[in-house]
Amino acid sequence: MTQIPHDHPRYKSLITREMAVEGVKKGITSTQGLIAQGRGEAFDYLIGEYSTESAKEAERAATAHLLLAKKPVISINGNTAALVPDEMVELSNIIKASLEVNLFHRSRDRIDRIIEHMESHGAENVLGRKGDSVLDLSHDRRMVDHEGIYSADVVLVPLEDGDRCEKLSEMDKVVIAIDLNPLSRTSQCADVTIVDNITRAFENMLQYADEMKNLNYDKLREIVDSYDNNRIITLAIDEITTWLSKFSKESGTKRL
Ligand code: PTJ
Repeated sequence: MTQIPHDHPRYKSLITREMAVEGVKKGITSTQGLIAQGRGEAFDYLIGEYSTESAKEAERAATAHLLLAKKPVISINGNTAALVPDEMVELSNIIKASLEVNLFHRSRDRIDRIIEHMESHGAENVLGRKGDSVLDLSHDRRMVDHEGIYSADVVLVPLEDGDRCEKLSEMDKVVIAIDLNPLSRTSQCADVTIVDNITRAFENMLQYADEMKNLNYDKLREIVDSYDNNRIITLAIDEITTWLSKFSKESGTKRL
């Protein structure tokens, strides 16, 4: 891993990039995953590289959904395994969710490596090897475990590519997406759209889960019922516009 000095102004972003590269070297992250990470970085730059109000509101509602769920599942791909393995394990323990590996660039070898990697971070019973049920999709993300994503009521899908999100919604599941691009198909079709970097999103959701884990059903229901995802997506886009226009007015005087 390239040594990034702690005082580098873009330390966090550069370390995250290094983690994705390490993921590729370990055979966890796909090479395409690096392109996805680059796309995410570009959107994060436009957002201002912080958790906006809309992101925090979505993260709070997502946590409430996960705490209310009877069968929540966190879907893992090559990028999330490289970037937030500890956080996924910790969140799954608090909300009592299953972890399931579900890959776009699926191979038996990558599934095994990701499961072993997650186990080395403390995960137990990671699903995804069976692939004994299918979603109505033409690519490999269709293969899911019956006891996991297929029968889940709430699914957290970080860094998606759109059509699985649509299929899960059609199956009446609550879909929570984490995607820095508010315009993506995933963002547009999810029930809760978190426009934030997964590194910050998991950090925030862990904090919310800790604060909210003892709330009763009615309180959690109130949070979920008062949440409006269309408003949040609109707000997320407005926040980017506001940030950009502020930046353009100060052009030449400020650099991230
Ligand atoms: O591991 P696999 O085989 O399942 O493949 C995973 C990738 C991510 C390669 C695959 O799902 C893919 O190609 O995804 P897309 O279509 O590139 O979409 C990824 C989305 O995630 C894009 O909209 C990016 O902006 C967004 N994104 C990238 N990095 C981050 C991110 N969102 C949040 N946090 C990030 N760090």
